[in-house]
Amino acid sequence: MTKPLRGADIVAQSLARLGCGHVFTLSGNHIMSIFDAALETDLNLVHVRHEAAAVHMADAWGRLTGNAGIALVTGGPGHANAVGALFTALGAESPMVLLSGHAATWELGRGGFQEIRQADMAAPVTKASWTATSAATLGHELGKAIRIATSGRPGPVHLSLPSDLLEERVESNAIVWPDGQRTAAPALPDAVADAVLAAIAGAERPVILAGPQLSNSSGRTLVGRLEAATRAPAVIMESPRGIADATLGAFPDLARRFDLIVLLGKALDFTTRWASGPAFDPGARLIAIDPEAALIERAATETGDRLLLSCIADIRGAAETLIARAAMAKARNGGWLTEARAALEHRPATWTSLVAKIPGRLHPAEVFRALRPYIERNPATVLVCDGGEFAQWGQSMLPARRRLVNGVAGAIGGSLSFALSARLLEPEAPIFAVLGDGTIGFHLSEFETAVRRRLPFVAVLGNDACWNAESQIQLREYGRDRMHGCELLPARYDQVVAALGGHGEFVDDAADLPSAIERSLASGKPACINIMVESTAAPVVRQPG
Ligand SMILES: Cc1ncc(C[n+]2csc(CCOP(=O)(O)OP(=O)(O)O)c2C)c(N)n1
Repeated sequence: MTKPLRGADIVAQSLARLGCGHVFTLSGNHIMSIFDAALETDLNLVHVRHEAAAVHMADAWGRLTGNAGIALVTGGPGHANAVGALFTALGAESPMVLLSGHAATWELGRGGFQEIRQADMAAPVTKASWTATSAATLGHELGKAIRIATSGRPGPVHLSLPSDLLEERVESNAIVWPDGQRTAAPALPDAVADAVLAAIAGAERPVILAGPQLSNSSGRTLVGRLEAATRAPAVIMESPRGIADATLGAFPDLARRFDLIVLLGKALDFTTRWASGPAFDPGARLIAIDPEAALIERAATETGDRLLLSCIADIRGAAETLIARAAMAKARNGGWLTEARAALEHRPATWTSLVAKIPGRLHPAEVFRALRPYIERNPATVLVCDGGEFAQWGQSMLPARRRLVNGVAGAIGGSLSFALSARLLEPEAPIFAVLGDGTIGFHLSEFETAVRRRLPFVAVLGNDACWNAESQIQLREYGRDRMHGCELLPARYDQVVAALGGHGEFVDDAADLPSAIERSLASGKPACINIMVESTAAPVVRQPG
């Protein structure tokens, strides 16, 4: 006879069965039974310093692998700390599951310890959010959470685990284990694919806009193949800056000229300016292919009879079908694609010589010109870019294929956690996290996690002693004499990192930057290069003429 298992053992063993080897966690009363149960499994518990960091790490894991990242936090305040970070995962269409400890079922409604309506709290920032009600089905529910997170448009899912269910013992024959199945969204029918290809062939200036779920390296490869097959420029839009994302070069110059916009899993939202004027030609036709009926409906409402056709379909599968069918169709003339690519890859010539005007400060372009060779020399390099003005320069000047950005949610603060998670997946290649000095304060203590877990990466910190993105808004909207309240100290974050056991560098002269990068990489430690930079607005790319 096998021994009855605790609910916590069922959770830990289900995670192992489902191939979720790493769990990003912060301990707490409600979940210590799962820590205990993990001893009987190979689960790797990565204990972090703030619950939001655990969610960011699970988010990065989900984005990089396509498999669900797992965060495990305690109930009440632990859960509340975690919830904000789910918004970033939702915007990035990242498959991940937040497991939160929870007050015991018998305490509910009676003022239980750290009792709060956790599922309600997480609902707006997840695809699904609920509280388990039986110990025997905990594994099954975990499997369901992972299935939802990875199916259709990927995204975060929350499951609360009441502490009494985790302690309850269940006879082995009563346990409902997860089945590990994924639910596939419908395939794009061949006839629809042919109609899409015919519309692309008949358009003069078509574009394919792909959503964040295709932004990892396999997605980028797929989008590149789709572009080559259709000879229509195919662009991944994953930034909160939308069409103004300088990573997309002179995209705004092109946008006004598109006559056909194929939305491939790209939500018609603020980032696409709803495909309306003046950013886009208000006469441009659209096609919407999306796993979600609600987004197809939104496209129809927003664009009316400009919507030529729409289809609910799995995005990766749809791209493969379009590629396969394109091989049988008449090829477009490549002239438009060449012109569009030139615009997307355009960067102003002045960027090669921009230098700071203030002594003891660098222009962001000087920083990224120095960093670029280190990104280029290893194609496996992972580049993480946070929000804020400085990081936008990095995003647009550094040609990394493996890239994690803050995403459509537009939240700052995730980059250090993303870098740690990337290092767990990528043992060898350099990992750079680009961020501003305001942002580094959010999760600076994760350097301790990185040192403790031996997860080296290099934080490239643009320190302008200012929350510059917001300062720039004040300058633009209210005038120079009304800029206030966004100042910071030019603090020595490099020394903080060194004190936490990492490697610190301080740079206030461009000539010193290459050697600081070399020393940081050679240190084998989590490193922070604290670079004094000028407060510079994010780059804007326009084509000459
Ligand atoms: C969670 C969250 N809080 C606040 C903001 C608003 N915000 C966006 S950028 C920014 C300033 C970032 O400053 P810093 O990290 O120093 O980068 P810089 O713009 O100076 O390069 C702020 C406060 C946000 N996007 N997300």
